[in-house]
Amino acid sequence: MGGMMATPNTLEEESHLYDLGGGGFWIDCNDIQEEGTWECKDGATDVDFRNWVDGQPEGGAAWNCGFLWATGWYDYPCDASYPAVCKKSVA
Ligand SMILES: [Ca+2]
Repeated sequence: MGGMMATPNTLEEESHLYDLGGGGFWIDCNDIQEEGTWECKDGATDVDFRNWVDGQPEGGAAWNCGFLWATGWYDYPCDASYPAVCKKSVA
């Protein structure tokens, strides 16, 4: 079992994850360590892909977690209650 919280690496993967999620969900991105510097992980791997919606992220120091909704990413308060999508290797 197990699995890692997923962050899309491409628009195609993002679309696929969004379809699986059936609505908005957390991605493994945050700027908790340094406000404005977003670190995104896909499992243990750093993700350089970003797909912020125009005007996002907008929440400043209070909103530090990445959320995927429809066509892009938003920042939201990390203590908000939303699902996440996890993926695991089948190898
Ligand atoms: Ca922030």
